[in-house]
Amino acid sequence: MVRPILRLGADVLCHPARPVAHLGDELRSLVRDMADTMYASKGIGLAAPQIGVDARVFVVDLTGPERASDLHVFVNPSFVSREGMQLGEEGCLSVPGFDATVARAARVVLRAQDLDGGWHTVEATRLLARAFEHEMDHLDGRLFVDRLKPLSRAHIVGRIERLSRTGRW
Ligand code: QAP
Ligand code: CO
Repeated sequence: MVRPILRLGADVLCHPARPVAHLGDELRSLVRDMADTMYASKGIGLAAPQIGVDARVFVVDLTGPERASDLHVFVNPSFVSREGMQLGEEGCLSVPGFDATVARAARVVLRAQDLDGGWHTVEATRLLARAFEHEMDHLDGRLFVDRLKPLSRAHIVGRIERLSRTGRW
């Protein structure tokens, strides 16, 4: 089921999400909805708080909505290590229509559970490292605009405030 995506300004997007305690049918159904919602909105990553669910879960599929052939699910993730720095363009389904250059770690190692509760360690560079950092930020209550220089952030947030005053956000 495709669910509405919350946008910058929504409360759940700026609070750390809770660890998932029970891995069961409810979590499977949530993850299915997250994947449906991500593909329908033409995204490559989505975190549970973006659909209003307070849980430490995110999905990523770098093949995109057309192929939709490489879905990965991360439950209760944490970074084992982060190193180096890369600059790249970044957007977010919760900040649609805006993107900016964001500094991220060049290489990260992430540890997370799968839907069956098993633990996995994944190493990532380039776009996948960027996606992991972006989605982990969602679970910690941060958006990519919070990683920008204050003036760049203010520019984007100002335009969004203007849109929301006229009901276009
Ligand atoms: C996070 O972002 C990400 O502005 C996922 O109008 C970003 O899927 C991971 C999107 C960069 C790695 C690199 C954004 C769709 C999608 C928009 C997204 C828009 C339509 C963003
Ligand atoms: Co995002």
